[in-house]
Amino acid sequence: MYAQLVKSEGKSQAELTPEDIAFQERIDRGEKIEPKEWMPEGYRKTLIRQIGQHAHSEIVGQLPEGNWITRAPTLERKQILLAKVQDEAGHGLYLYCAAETLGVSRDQLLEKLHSGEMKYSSIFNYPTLTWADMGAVGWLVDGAAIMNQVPLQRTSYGPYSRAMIRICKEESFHQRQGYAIMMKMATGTPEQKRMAQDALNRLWYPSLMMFGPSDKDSVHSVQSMAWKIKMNSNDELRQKFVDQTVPQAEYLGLTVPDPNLKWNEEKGGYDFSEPDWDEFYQVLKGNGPCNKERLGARVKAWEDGAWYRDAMVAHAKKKAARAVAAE
Ligand code: FAQ
Repeated sequence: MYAQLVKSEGKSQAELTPEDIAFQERIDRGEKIEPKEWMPEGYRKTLIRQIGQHAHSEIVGQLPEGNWITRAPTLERKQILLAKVQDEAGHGLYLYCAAETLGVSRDQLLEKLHSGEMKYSSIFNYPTLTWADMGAVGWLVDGAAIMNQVPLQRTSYGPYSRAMIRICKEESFHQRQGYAIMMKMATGTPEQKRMAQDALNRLWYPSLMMFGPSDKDSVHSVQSMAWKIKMNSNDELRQKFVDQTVPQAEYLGLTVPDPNLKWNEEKGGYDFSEPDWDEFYQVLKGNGPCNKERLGARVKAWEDGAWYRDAMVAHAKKKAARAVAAE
């Protein structure tokens, strides 16, 4: 514990304050940390980075699916997809609110997203080419998101943990709606089954990348796990995701695009190929297939909404002035 505290706060062991030590003891006892309470600066910054990145992912994550709302094959599918995309907007808002309790405004976070200073999940830089991709996104992307987010319900920061409880309830519905689309496609015409397989082929490895780099290359995992900002390592969750998803693919009669996929009796899980990490880092650097398009769409939405934000501020000022005049 002390070694980790020394590293995170850039202090020698002798320099650790009683607050630093008492804080870590609270975390170790499983207590929740609440907004107004003392916290190390590194803890606050790590939370802002992770919650902010998570919020941005929910908002940017609307784009690949929003793209299909007008092209959904039936009215029922359109309603379901519309509701799902709206849910993602709500998740983004809960998370921006959680981040605001740490002393950063939503506008500041958005500015960092728009300037490229803050990241969002790599997965949303891949295109959604056919209707089957709506199935694969729900099944795989929301499936991976839940695998990561269910443990985060127990994260040490109160507002983040409470936001995750609400988000997870909705995400499990999202995963099921995606799987329902996959079932329809995989048991449909040969062309539909081919589309379902193609969606799995394209989205499998990008979904594995959602869990972050392998543990040996993860910069933040050790510290974040000591602070219970993260509950599991990237590789642990990736393994759980593969173990859960492979039988689901088999049930659909689809093939996971990995020739090395094999059940390993000894470890009680599948052996599988790592994603192409060079591709992952290229996507993080802004060179994925859709980075420019996604960020461009968000910046345009922000700029197009300026008149509305200005009008709301002008209206609030007028109302406040009227209230003062009436006193
Ligand atoms: N994409 O040291 P680590 C969703 C960065 S929600 C982009 O391992 P950490 C819902 C990382 O930031 C999906 N960047 O980092 C939905 C760091 O860079 P930095 C989002 C990534 O934070 C579904 C560097 O690499 N979920 O999908 C990625 O300990 C459908 C080193 O990595 C969350 O955000 C990546 N995949 O672990 C919406 C969950 N992976 O910041 C619409 C909360 C890593 O130093 C439709 N977040 N990086 O410049 C987490 O659990 C963690 O932040 C990880 C990364 C696990 C994502």
